Amino acid sequence: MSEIFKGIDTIRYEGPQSKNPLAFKFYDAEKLVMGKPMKDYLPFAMAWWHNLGAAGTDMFGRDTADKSFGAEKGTMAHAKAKVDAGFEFMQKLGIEYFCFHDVDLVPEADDINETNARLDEITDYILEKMNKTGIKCLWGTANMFSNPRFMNGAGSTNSADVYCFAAAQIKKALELTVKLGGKGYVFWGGREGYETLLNTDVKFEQENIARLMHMAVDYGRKIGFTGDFYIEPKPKEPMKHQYDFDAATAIGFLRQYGLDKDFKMNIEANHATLAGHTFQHELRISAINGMLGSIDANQGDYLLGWDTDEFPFDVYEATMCMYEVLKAGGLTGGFNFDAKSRRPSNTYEDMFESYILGMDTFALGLIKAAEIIEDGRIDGFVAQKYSSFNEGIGAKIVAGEATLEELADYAHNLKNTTEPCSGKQERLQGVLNSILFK
Ligand code: XLS
Ligand code: CA
Ligand code: CA
Repeated sequence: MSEIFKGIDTIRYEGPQSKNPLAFKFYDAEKLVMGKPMKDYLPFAMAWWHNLGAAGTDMFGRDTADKSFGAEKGTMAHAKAKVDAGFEFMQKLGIEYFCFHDVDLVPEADDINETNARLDEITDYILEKMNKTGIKCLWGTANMFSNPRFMNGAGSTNSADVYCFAAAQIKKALELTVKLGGKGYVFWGGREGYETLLNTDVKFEQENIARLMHMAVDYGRKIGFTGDFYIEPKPKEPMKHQYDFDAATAIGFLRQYGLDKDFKMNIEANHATLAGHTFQHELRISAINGMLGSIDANQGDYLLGWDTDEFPFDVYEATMCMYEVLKAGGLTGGFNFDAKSRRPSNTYEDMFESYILGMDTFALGLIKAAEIIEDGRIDGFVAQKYSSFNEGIGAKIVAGEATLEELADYAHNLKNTTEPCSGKQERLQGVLNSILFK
């Protein structure tokens, strides 16, 4: 196997002063942050579909990048060339994980049995590479949104036959995830939603999705999958209404159908903002419910209403993300760059520079989040803000020992209302800036 990314060496840390575009400025894998090497906080993953598949085609134009990697597209030779390219790429960047959909790995055949045979062959090859390099699988998933048969949904389809196709794909993708030692298995419900209630039975569709997820959990556990199942919330696109709108909705769904012990959230930054939330909000809601599992690290464009899957470079967002992750005690999953270089960034060099940007952004976020925690002013303010619940009547309320009558009596004895406590938002924003830009 010959080198694919010729002229691009292993990417090294050179520090913030470096002008070398092919070097890390902030990601220094072994550098200690709060007592642990950076790479332990940041299990980065390569998204097979974007990095090795997406070549720039959009609604108005065809590919701008060459992702043939020297083989004819649509062949098994090309599937193998993608494996070679992917492993060389991850090794050169020091990325330890990858994520995949079934159909990212091989060209889908007309017959599902043939597709599965191809998947067996390619995963044997991937496994060889994993053993040689130590690179691991973060999560796997089944693409149940591209094939036309899923136009009315997969778990939410009206057709029992299509539902069985979805089951067959999940079964195979779970087997592959177990074969590759994946830590997680993702459900992203791209077609699980609707355009109009004129033709949709929402209750039935949601119940059927839950049934499929239960079957997946049962089968996964039976074949030795010990990792987490994830729901990846997204409010819209491709559907107008998607059932996994945001973390709160998905968590409610999981609890309603008794799936909450086996599932966590895979939070994607771009999906959070499409739902009208911040990335940090989605992480916090997941974390306080014990369901922060993994992250799809990308960013959207606030001026556009769709899923642009850009490489993250917003340091504020990355900092607040890492603040949530540190406060939650880390992730059981990792940081999957579900991101693509912009269409005019069409060279091999751009593929590397995109990942360098993403990894550096999160490294900087980690460094700054640790500084916020060590600084203590923000956490200290929040603790102080609620301190009236630490003693007296407040402590009684928190302990669940108060009655409504008792609280009313207490209020009647107060001479006047107490002074409202300032939220100090601007002060805290200033603190954040002073830490970010010191
Ligand atoms: C699409 C999603 C998808 C999931 C995996 O918007 O981000 O790529 O991550 O199916
Ligand atoms: Ca995603
Ligand atoms: Ca996305």
